[in-house]
Amino acid sequence: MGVLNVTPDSFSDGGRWLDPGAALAHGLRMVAEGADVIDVGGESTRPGAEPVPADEELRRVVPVVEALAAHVRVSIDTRKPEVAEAAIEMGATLVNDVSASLAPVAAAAGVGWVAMHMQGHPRTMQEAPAYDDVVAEVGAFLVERASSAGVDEVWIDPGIGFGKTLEHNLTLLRHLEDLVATGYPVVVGTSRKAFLGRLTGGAPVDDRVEASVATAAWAMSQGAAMVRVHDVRPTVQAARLLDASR
Ligand code: HH2
Repeated sequence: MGVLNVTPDSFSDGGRWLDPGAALAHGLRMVAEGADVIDVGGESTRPGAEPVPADEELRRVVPVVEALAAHVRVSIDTRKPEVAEAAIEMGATLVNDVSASLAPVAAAAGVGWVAMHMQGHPRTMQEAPAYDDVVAEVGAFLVERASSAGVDEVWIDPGIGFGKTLEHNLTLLRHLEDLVATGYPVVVGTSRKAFLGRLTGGAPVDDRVEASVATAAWAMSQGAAMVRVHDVRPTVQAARLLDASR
């Protein structure tokens, strides 16, 4: 899954794809590099981000979804039902839902749904994340949401970086097999995230490609069915190598 943020403020690619023509070109580039799905988002959910009004989010994503849907499977990364519905009308067939609350929209439209775990809300989620047992709690939450969704195609995602410390992120990655064992296909998004900067001794956001590919490869080797990435070409190469070595 290639990330396409049509936002001014996303933490890694904010402002780069705000123009619909530039967004389409970047989406098509990721398709040429091997992405199976392009995830279009119009609201940053990075730690500290402020919510975006629905009309602005719609203005950003609708033309891009429409243009891309003729070429590739498009997912819509949103927390708002009206944005998901408009994107589905324009051809999106997957709702990527960091709030894990949009199952009714996906069910009514007969499209797929990614349920992601988040503790708290983007504005404050990194202030004091706390769990007794992060793997058990995230797993139980996702299975509860997935099993009551009424959606045929449900994916689950532990939400790396969403209300999680470095240690929580690593524990979830270490125990990814527990999520895979639920039987739901697992999505993992580590791409360019802050914990990779910390683990690499302070690499800035545009210097986290190797760390992103390493963690994506780890996730795939543990059974993740999809990885959400900014750097499609090296991730596809890693995926091909994993397939060959299996
Ligand atoms: N991470 C981000 C956004 N959406 N969706 C899923 N399913 N899993 C993730 O881990 C995930 C996600 C955050 O990354 P990004 O879109 O690059 O940044 P921003 O939220 O600043 O736009």
